[in-house]
Amino acid sequence: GGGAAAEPKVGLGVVVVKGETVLMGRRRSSIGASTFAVPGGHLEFGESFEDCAKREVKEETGLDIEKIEFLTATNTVFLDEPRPAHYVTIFVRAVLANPQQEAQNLEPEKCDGWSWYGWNDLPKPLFRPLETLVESGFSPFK
Ligand code: 8DG
Ligand code: MG
Ligand code: MG
Repeated sequence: GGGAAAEPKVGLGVVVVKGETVLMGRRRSSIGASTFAVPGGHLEFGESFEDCAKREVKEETGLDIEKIEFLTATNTVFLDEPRPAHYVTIFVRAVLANPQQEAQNLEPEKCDGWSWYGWNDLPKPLFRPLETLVESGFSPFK
């Protein structure tokens, strides 16, 4: 850390859908701290969107996902954060491989915990890229 965020980075957010609900947790990470976001992280060198989605969801929640589909991308410049950053974020949708499986908070230093929320009853405040998506009228259920 400490250096200037000179280049945009690629993030990937996974909208995990169960019935009419999606999985969200309150962030503890420096960017978007205390806002609600979906599981996800940085695309690693050589990785497909699908592999990144599976890996991040497994690392952060212990859940296994399937039927991964590209949704959309956002372009967000975070100038009002402790460290300015610019993210292009790929959003994908997925469902649980086993709907009985429970989400675990496996990175408690990065998230307060995971819960399921209706798209019309999302927790607030949302992480800015998600807020932009929701305000644009986007829905993973359409
Ligand atoms: P990693 O080290 O596990 O790769 O990264 P992470 O610690 O899990 O990173 P992250 O902050 O969860 O995700 C990387 C970036 O992706 C984040 O800083 C900004 C961007 N991003 C969005 N929207 C969302 C979102 O809804 N969820 C997540 N997790 N990241 C998002 O722009
Ligand atoms: Mg993450
Ligand atoms: Mg991660």
